[in-house]
Amino acid sequence: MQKRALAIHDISCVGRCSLTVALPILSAAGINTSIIPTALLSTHTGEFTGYTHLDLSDQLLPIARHIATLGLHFDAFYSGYLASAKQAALILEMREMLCGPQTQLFVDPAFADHGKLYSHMSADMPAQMRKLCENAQTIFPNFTEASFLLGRPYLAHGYNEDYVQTVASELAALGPQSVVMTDVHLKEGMTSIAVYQKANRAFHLLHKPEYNGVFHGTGDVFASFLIACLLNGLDLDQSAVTALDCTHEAIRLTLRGTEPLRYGVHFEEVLPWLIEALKQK
Ligand code: PXL
Repeated sequence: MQKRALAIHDISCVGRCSLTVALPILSAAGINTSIIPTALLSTHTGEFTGYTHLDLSDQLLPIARHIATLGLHFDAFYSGYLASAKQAALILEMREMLCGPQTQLFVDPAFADHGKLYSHMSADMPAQMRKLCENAQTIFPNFTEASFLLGRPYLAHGYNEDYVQTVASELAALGPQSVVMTDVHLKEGMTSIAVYQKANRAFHLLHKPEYNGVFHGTGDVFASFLIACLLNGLDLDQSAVTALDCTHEAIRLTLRGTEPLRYGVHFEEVLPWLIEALKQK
């Protein structure tokens, strides 16, 4: 039976992130995907100036209330970028209205990177986003967001695997069963992903050579690939490996092109590969 997901992120009209990434990736993976936009922006907020930003908070509950009357079952409820910290409470209300016991809650906190909050984020976002993470099954913070969520100082480098495992297990102690942490830097020239599962305290690191540059939207691309794999029946470790391969390949293809990096990564060119990988599972 086809799986159904509800993706709740902003629409950035240009710049490959949030819903313009989550929707095509999940759809390509055969997931029937509905959306609820949290905000409407002309571009994402990294490396663009003069963007528009419409907070859609007043639409969230009315949209959710109407969708709730349709009696749909969602296998996944996947939230990302929020227009404001107060939307976190609204997302939890929407979850009450729209999810059953079988619905998996995925949260990509999407509020910070490289040690800093995204522009347009208020200082109370980490505390509010933590409440969402507490209620999720699987969360996808990058290392900056993980540090903010735990009130730990952000370390750009100079930490070891034990430190990463401590951070991942502290995040899991907040509530989620699984933590997938991106943007971990253990070695010069390498980027790593940490996968932690609370039930058996399994902790794995996946490594890739690091490409030079700031790659906007790759957190959204990676989480969307990973959720697409999970909903196709891959386990968390297999899903993380496939999502990392797809994201890394999207970055490689982007660097072959001429488009400025602020327009995001060429994930579209990897979709046929994802579809093949899922067929062979
Ligand atoms: O990819 C994260 C993201 C999502 N949405 C908006 C953003 C960003 C990162 O900058 O600005 C609007």
